[in-house]
Amino acid sequence: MLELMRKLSQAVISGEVETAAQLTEQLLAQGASPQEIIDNGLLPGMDYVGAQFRKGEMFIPEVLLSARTMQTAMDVLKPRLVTGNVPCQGTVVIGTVQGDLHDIGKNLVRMMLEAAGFSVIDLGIDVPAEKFLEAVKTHRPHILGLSALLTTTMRNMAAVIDTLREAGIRQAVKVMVGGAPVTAEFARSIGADGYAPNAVAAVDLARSLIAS
Ligand code: B1M
Repeated sequence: MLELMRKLSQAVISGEVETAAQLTEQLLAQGASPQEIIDNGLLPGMDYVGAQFRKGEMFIPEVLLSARTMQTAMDVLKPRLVTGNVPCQGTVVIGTVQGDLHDIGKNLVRMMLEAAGFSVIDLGIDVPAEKFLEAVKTHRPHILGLSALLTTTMRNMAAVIDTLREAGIRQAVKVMVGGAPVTAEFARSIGADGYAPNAVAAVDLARSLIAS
């Protein structure tokens, strides 16, 4: 199984979409859990891509292909994650903030929330503060989830919270934030209700925000 995980990481790195989907199926057939496949196959591949990108040894078209490969593998895992038998735990509106096109992490958080029984409305990427406000007014979710992957866009999370405050509905929804550059301290500084470092922690946080 270890060898298949290694091959899956390699498929993500080289952007082999079909191979990654097949390896994911094979791993599932051998009894690996979706979480093990994400943690030991997909994420190590994506981490390597990030490191190479930073060093200037991989470029945007290659990173995009790796992202597509990871997304395809995640699509294979999705039916295994979403059980459908869990009673609804609450509603979450989620999106990647304005100026930011990264959505792999946000999609993973969405999938894990859905698997845990949350009803999730996904606004997608590059979402302006006004669109988040509109969605909160329309769907009245328990939680608003904001994702950002760039140091330049994480400040747009603060803009969303300010927009909710100005509209007088900040107290109507719990705001949780996450994404690689985001920290618990940053979350506190912008007045968010919680921060999660990863998708599993996001589910725990969503549960505790609803219970609070
Ligand atoms: Co970009 N990118 N990228 N990129 N990219 C990063 C983020 C970067 C760290 C790469 C690097 O330099 N090493 C860097 C940011 C530097 C910084 O700001 N400090 C960077 C840059 C600079 C850029 C561009 C500016 C490059 C350019 O154009 N010159 C550009 C910006 C475009 C834009 O957004 N406006 C850009 C573009 C892209 C692509 C489009 C090519 C592609 C995105 C494709 C897509 O998402 N569909 C891409 C990718 C893939 C990456 C890396 C390689 C991988 C990100 C990823 O998907 N990780 C990334 C390097 C890296 O992070 N290693 C990088 C896997 C994912 C599962 O993890 O997203 O962290 P992550 O999500 C985690 C947690 O953070 C958390 O849970 C998730 C699951 O565990 N989480 C939440 C996320 N959201 C959450 C929300 C929550 C709770 C938890 O509550 C609501």
